[in-house]
Order: sequence, then structure tokens, then C-alpha cells
Amino acid sequence: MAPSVVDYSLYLVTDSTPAILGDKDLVAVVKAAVEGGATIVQYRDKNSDTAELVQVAKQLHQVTKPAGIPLLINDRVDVALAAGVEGVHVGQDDLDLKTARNLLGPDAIIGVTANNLEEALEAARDGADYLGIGTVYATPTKENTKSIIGTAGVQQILNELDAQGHSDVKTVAIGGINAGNARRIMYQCASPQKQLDGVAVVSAIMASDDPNQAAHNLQDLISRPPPFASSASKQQLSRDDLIAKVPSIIARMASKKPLCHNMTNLVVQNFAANVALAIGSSPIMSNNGLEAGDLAALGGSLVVNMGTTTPEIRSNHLKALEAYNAVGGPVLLDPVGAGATQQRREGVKALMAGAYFDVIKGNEGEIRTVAGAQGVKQHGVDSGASQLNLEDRIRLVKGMAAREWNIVLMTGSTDVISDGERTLNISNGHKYLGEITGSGCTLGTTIASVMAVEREDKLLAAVAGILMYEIAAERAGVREDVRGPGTFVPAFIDELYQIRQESVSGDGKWIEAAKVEIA
Ligand code: 3NM
Repeated sequence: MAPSVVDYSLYLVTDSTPAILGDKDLVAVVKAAVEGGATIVQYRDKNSDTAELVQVAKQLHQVTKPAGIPLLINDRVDVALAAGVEGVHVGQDDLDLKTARNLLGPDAIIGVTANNLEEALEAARDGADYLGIGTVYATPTKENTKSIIGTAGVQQILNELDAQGHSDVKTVAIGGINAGNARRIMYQCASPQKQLDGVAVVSAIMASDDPNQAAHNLQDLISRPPPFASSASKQQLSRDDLIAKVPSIIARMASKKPLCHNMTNLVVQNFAANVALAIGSSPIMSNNGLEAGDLAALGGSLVVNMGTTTPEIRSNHLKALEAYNAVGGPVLLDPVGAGATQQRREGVKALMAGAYFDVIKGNEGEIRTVAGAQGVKQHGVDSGASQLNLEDRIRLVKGMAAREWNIVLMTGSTDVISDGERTLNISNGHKYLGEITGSGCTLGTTIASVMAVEREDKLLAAVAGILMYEIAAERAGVREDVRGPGTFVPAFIDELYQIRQESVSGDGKWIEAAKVEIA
């Protein structure tokens, strides 16, 4: 008889292969995991004979039953019946759900693997108690999985389950989930209407030397929102109320001098450091992932810029991202040239799978690549001619921000920025920004600097950074001493500095030049 309310939060799937279990005892590992906080167990063994499966299932049941948690058997309804356990989990190639239900009865817990929307909807319609949705991330534990769907794929399935009246089917995500990503996965998979009920793991517990501690740690991680989660509601401010807040935020940044850690490309390191100094933040240009933990502890923000990237740089980025995500330090991704080469497309995927970004900032081609658009052709790092009208740009940016639970900024002659609910168009800037190198990259530095001090409303922080940056460019561009891009650069640095000084002294008139519209 199944427990009436099942807790799916930490779903342990067993594995008896030496590569994962090692020389540990399966039943002892499951016992330790249950004591540590696993809330449901699936016995999954693709190799043993039926008699052994039944025998082990009975031993496992002696662990799970007194703990009041369900034991399910992977694939084998006969084994579940013989051992008298609470249910089964069936994959798409296993016995079908309806037959399993007929054999096991209405009280059995039956879960189904769903790799895509069709499979999820069919299983929900046919009365699955829960869905194991994946594969979220590639995993050596199961290499013959269908496709890697990421958090965005899980979210889309949750969205549609709710939209089609299946909000009561329980859901866990599976594939590549571990202590490093479980919390972020719970956060980013959620759709506004339907959340995951838990995460399913194999190796994160079964391969651990201390399964009790591993389960305890995972349970602790998923029971709280991640440190980078937005706590503030997305305040619907009027356009005027929003921009009126900007000068004081800039003043706050200049007085706090937050650390702005730039992991940026070879071309713009010096320029980015000078921009940071001019606006009033404190730059450090470290590309060494091993020192990111120390830097993240200092309370600043991180820019991850993919220009001049290499596999080694990517691994440094991932180390640094782990450190900043762990403490909730704001992180901005600048996916420079994301669609230009296979290396960079893979790099974007690896970074998106490995970390949470508070802001993703890029030109149209870059944002389309990050959003997963197919067939985006980018020549070099420039955006190239726009393929989308403003309405499509707004739809893309807003949809991606809602999907990632973050801020997305698509730069262009009109910038489009959204947090998934609030979307703004900003049309400040000067044509010389397009004639110098690093103007996009150092906009990233500026936004990240502001985010380090304005953490409640990330959209407002980003808008403040954009306006400071683009209005400074406008002021520099019209100066008499500026005769082209060469003289523009120092004048631009001066105007950034000037806007900072005006803001600090309480003079916020510069914001009157803002060209902002609520989209
Ligand atoms: N099913 P780990 S992925 C058992 O995608 C299983 O349906 C998957 O192992 C699916 O937690 C998977 O070690 C293995 O990554 C998950």
C-alpha cells in the first residue's frame, strides 16, 4: 500500500554497476541515503536475474518501509508484485503504463520517463502518478538517453502540463543532477504555474563515499531557494519612477566602490578596467578560476565574457561561476560571438548548463544563439544586419528572461531588456560606440558594477548601468574636442567619470536625457 502523500523531493535511483556503486553494499548505501534524506527510492538494475532482483528488492523494502518511504522497481512489474513494493517506474520502451496499472492496481505508484512534451502529456493523460523528466544534462550514468533537454526543456514540459490541465501530476527532473546544480535546476526548471516536485539522482548519491552525507546535503540544497534567486517582486514602476531612481543608484555604487571581477577577452582588458574605475567600481581582471572563490567572498560581481575564449578559459569560467553562484554574487554573461564558431556555440551550451547568470547581454545574433535559435549565422563578433523587427526582438528577449529567471539584454540601436515580466526599450547611445573596440564588453562591466550594489531589483540595476553608459557616450560624442573614434574614447571615459561625480553630488539631471520606453 502506497503512502498517501508521497514526498518526491529527493528521489534516489539505484545503480549496482561497479563504475558507480564501487565495492560498496547496495542495501547499505540505500539505508544510509534514506537516513540522510532520500524520500523515495527506485531500485534500478538492468543486469541481475529475476530471482536476485526479487531478493534485493525485498531487502531494500526492509529499509524503506520502516522509514515510511516508497520503493519502486524500474521496469519490472513482476518483481514489484513479487516483492510487494509500492510501485514501478517505466521507461518509454518498457511495459506500457495502462497495463502496468491494470496489473498493480489503483494504489500503486507508477512513474514514467518523459523526454519530450508528447511523452509527458501522454503519460499524464494515462494516469501516471509522476514523471521523470530528462535527460536534463548529459550523464555518464546513462549514455543511451534520447536528448539533452536542459532546464529550458523541463520548464517547457511543466508549462504545458499545467496549460493542458495536468497540474496535479508530480514531476522530478533527472540526468546529471548533483550537489553543484540541484538548487539551480529546481529554480530554473520551474514555470510560473508549475514547479518540480524534486530531483532524481543516481551517481550523486550512489557513487558517493558517504551516501548519508550526500543525501543530507542534497536535501538541504533543494529545500531552500538559491542565493541568486530574486527575492523582490518585480515592481511595476512607471517609466518616470524607474529612471528617477537611477542617479542615486549610481551614487551608491560610487560610494561603495564594489569589486567588479572581469573575466574578459584579451582585447578589452585594459579598457574595461578603465571604464570600471571611471564609473566608480573597483576592477580586477583575473582569469584564474582558482582564485575566484576568494574574490567572490568580497561581495562584488562577475563578468564572464566569451571573447577570445579557449577550452582552458571556459574551465576557468565554470570554476568562477560556481564560486559566485554559491554566494549569490551577481554574474553577467557576455556571449561574444556566440554564433560565430562551433567552439563558441558549444561554449555557450556548457556555460548555460553549468551556471546561473543574473544577466545575459548580447547583440541580436548572440542572444538568438543563446536562446537556442537554429541556423544563426554570425560572421565574426559583430551582430551583422538585424533579422528581427522590434516586436520579435521584444518577444525573444522577454521569453528568454522568463525561461531563465533572469535579465536578458539585447543591444542594438534600440536596446531591449526584460526580466520576463517588465520589458523596456532604451535608445540612448552614440554612433562612435560602434566605431571603437570593446564598447559592448565594457557595457557589461558597467552593468555588473551596478548589480553589485543594487541586488534587489536586477532589472533596475541593469537599466541604471545602460543609461549611465549610453548617456555618457552621447555627451562625449557631441563634445567639440571629439573629432572621431580616437578622441571619443578618452572623452567617453571623462563623461562616465563626470556622470558619476554629478550623481554623487546629488545632481541627477543627466538622467533627463534617458530615452526609455516601457515595451
Ligand atoms: N534516466 P545521474 S538519465 C536513470 O534521462 C536515468 O531518463 C535518465 O544518472 C533519463 O544522476 C538517468 O548519475 C541517469 O546523472 C541519471
